[in-house]
Amino acid sequence: MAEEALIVIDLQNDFCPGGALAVTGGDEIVPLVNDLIRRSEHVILTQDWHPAGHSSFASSHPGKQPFETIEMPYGPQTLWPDHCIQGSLGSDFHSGLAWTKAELVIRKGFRTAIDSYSAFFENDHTTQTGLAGYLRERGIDSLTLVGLATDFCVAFSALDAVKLGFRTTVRLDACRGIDLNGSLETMIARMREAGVTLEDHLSD
Ligand code: VGL
Ligand code: ZN
Repeated sequence: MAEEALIVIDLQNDFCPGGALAVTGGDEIVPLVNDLIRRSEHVILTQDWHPAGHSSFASSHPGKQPFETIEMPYGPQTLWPDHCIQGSLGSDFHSGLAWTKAELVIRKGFRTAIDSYSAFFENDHTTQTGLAGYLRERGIDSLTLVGLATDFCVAFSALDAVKLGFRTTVRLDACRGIDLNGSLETMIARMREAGVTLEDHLSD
């Protein structure tokens, strides 16, 4: 029962140019992601899905600005502009994304008090999203991750995936990063050290 799945991370309007937390070139990956969706047997999408007033929003912390860091009960937390509010246009998938084939959409970040970068664990590294159990029940043991942002939700998902025993590949050419204080280089190194296979097919 060795099955493979493509996991498309947070390819939502708010992470694309014009969105509330735009990732440079975030929309450029859509054609390549659609190609990978077409060629994948199983497709799973994640959707960043915050209630208004979420604790990861700088606007929820008087005097704080986006991209500052605060201490939460579970550790340091970067503060973000309000983004991906449940049901908003910004929380929708990019309109060009060929999402209909997806077998599962996993939403994360819906608890006001905890952010969730990873598709597997929230930022307390304890609260599970249910994705690992779903994949195991379906006999899926190999994952390819693409989407936004390389250095946050893609990287934390990939690190958790290898820790949980999944064979994990990140297609860097189908990701774009935020790169906050060198986070892109840091997280790429962490993924490589953890045993994530990093592929870049740009030169193909
Ligand atoms: C993300 C910051 C806040 C991501 C989500 O999808 O990488 N980054 N929420
Ligand atoms: Zn978020």
